Amino acid sequence: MWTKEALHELIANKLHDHKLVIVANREPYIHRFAGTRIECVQPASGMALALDPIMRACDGVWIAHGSGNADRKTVDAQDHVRVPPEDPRYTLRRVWLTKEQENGYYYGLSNEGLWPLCHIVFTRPVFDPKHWQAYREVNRVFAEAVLEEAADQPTFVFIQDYHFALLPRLLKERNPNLIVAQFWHIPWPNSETFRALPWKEELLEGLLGNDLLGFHLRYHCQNFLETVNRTLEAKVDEERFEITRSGKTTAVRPFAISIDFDQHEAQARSIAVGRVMERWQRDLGLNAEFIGLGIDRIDYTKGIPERLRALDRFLEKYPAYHERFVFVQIGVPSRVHIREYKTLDDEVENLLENLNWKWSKNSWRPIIFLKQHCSRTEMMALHRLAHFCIVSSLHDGMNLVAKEYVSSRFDEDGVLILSQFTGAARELTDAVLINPFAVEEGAEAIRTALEMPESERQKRMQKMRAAVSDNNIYRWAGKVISNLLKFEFPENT
Ligand code: GDG
Repeated sequence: MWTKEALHELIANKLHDHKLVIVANREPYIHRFAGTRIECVQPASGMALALDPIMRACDGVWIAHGSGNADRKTVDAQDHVRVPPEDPRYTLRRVWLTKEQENGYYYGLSNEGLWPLCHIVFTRPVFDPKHWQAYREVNRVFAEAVLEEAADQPTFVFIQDYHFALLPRLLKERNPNLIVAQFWHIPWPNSETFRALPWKEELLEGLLGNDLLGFHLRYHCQNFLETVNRTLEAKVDEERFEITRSGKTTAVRPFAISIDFDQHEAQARSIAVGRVMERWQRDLGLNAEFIGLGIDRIDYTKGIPERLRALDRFLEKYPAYHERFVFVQIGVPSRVHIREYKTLDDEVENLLENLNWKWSKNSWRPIIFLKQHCSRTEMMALHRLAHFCIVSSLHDGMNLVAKEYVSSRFDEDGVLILSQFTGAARELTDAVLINPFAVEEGAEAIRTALEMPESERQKRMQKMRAAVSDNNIYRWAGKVISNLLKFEFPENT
């Protein structure tokens, strides 16, 4: 059983002589102006929440793009700031990007190119040579920052995500003594799909600079091995999950990401959450017999229109639930500069308006849409109020919302309706699994959730909670670090 303490012990005993540098586009703490005051906020990112405790335990350096409007005001001459502000435990090093760089690297290549390419949800990727240039440039900017932080100490570098596919090779070329790992938080597509990328060879070469490359699922690892096999001259060992190219070996491994179950549950039990439950009930008029819930970034991979269509069909098929049921959808605006996201935003607004217009009766409106970011306390309060939660992603590397809903339900009640196309569906097999593209199936799943006997709800929830409690974030981090520790630094570092 992996716990916070076991991870701390592993880090204290095994990692103590080495430095740990994490690279991520997103910073774990953002400084921004609130009037004339500067406030520090933690972004709503599963990844940042997951890695923060590891950094606290080993006093490492986190390198990220300084995106807050007060970020420059709070760093020292080395662009460092100690975090968390109330109890400094590690160093955040901020990297500055121009608007053009951010636009090309982040919005462009990463989110208009690689994001749709890897998710395969019928949104066509954009491959703009200018975006690619910016992506290359920004990877080099981050490489300089990592090399400076590592200096000549024995250093583990742990890179996050698809924003930095070229970084591992750049690092190894300049400092072969670094041990470099990367975790790819989104799916890896099949080689047929990947071959559309005009710069596929360079991108794969970049990734093969890693000593260790992690994906959520074994299936994504297999897709990666196959993609390399078909694209580059390399020795691909499908037994050992290793790739060797020009004498350099990369181990490819599955590590299913998760959340801090114990901490999440403890917070969900708190008096503060209980108070917010009352507030939600009062403010949103949540006195309906049945409450459904969806929480997502507004992203076309999350299947929000598909979910609304399933709700529409449900209301059509089962009028007995009219005036007895409300669905609360939290939608956090995301990547709003990208056209597809604006189109989706309009589609969701239209569907919601039509649905509420079509089915509303007296003072009852079936859907409450809150287009906002809410606090973790508010989110947990909704988890506890909801009879079911729908996660209907068309494709999703893991999906932490599903794991969070289950972790909040210490009362062992509630039903999770979960897309079979999420990584989480491999572990949470006691959810009501759906194909989110199938409207009829979605509508039936809602009915199943509402009519499931209490004993079955309890049995399923117990099993899902046991799965998340076992495969928690400390297991993920512990497995990544244990794998990293298998690589030995050269004698002279
Ligand atoms: C990528 C992969 C993979 C959302 N709204 C609010 C809020 N959130 C939090 C959730 C959750 C996180 O954001 C979203 O994580 P997901 O895993 O669901 O999805 P992505 O953002 O697409 O993440 C995904 C993940 O990386 C980790 O590897 O699982 O497959 O796509 O933690 O709770 N948090 C708060 N307010 C909100 O309104 N506080």
